[in-house]
Amino acid sequence: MSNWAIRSSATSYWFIVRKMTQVYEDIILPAYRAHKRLFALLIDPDKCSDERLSSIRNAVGSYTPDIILVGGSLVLGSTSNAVALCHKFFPQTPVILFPGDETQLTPEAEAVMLLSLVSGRNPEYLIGQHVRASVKIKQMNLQTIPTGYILVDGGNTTAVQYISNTMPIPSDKTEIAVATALASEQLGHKMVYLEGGSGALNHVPAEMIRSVRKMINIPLIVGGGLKCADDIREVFDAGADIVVVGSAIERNPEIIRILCTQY
Ligand code: 1GP
Repeated sequence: MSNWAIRSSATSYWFIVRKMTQVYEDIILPAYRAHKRLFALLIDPDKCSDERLSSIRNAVGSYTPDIILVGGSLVLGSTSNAVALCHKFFPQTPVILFPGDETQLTPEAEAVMLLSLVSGRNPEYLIGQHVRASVKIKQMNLQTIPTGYILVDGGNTTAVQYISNTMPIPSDKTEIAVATALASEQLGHKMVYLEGGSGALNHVPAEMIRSVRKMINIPLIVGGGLKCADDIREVFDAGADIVVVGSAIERNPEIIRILCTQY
């Protein structure tokens, strides 16, 4: 068989495996139940190129992120191209859309994190976008993972805060975060995401993560402002099940191997 034929049959094989995988039921939930930590790489479609993904692929060596998230608060370019590049360089890794709005939906991804911005009081991000997206999601045959999205003040104004026009929960108001996360679980969300915002000065405090973890019985994601292996270890030790890193890897792709292997 030629090299091309080997490559294309491997690509088709992983395409079928990805399409048959129920990302929440087959990957996230079993890991949560087994207390296995998952690392998620966040890709901003507007900063995604063949060169960038290739440098991340080279930096990561034999390691593969457990999940790739694709999306952002404001995306001007093509989410579809970004997902295709993620599949090209990380064929075994499921891609979950992490959309700031319904224009970022694309059928090439394996699933979509259906975010409800429960820390805010903007109906657009509690139900408006969801109504606009629902038929599209069904037509695209995308798996949905309903997720309670909780924005926590990270010490600076982040894109998600500005674009969503919502106020984050103050970082010292742990009890508000806990009650919000619990409400989210009671509403039927399958995961809770504690978000400091991309490029946050400070990540979500360990104390808040610990308290939320104790209160809910669904997977807990933490992201925003995680800059080094110590940050990642701290949030995992506090109870995060999935940790998301974007900016630190955008700044320095070489850091991904340390981030991925040192927790
Ligand atoms: C943002 O939580 C993610 O939605 C990742 O944030 O870019 O700061 O890693 P960073």
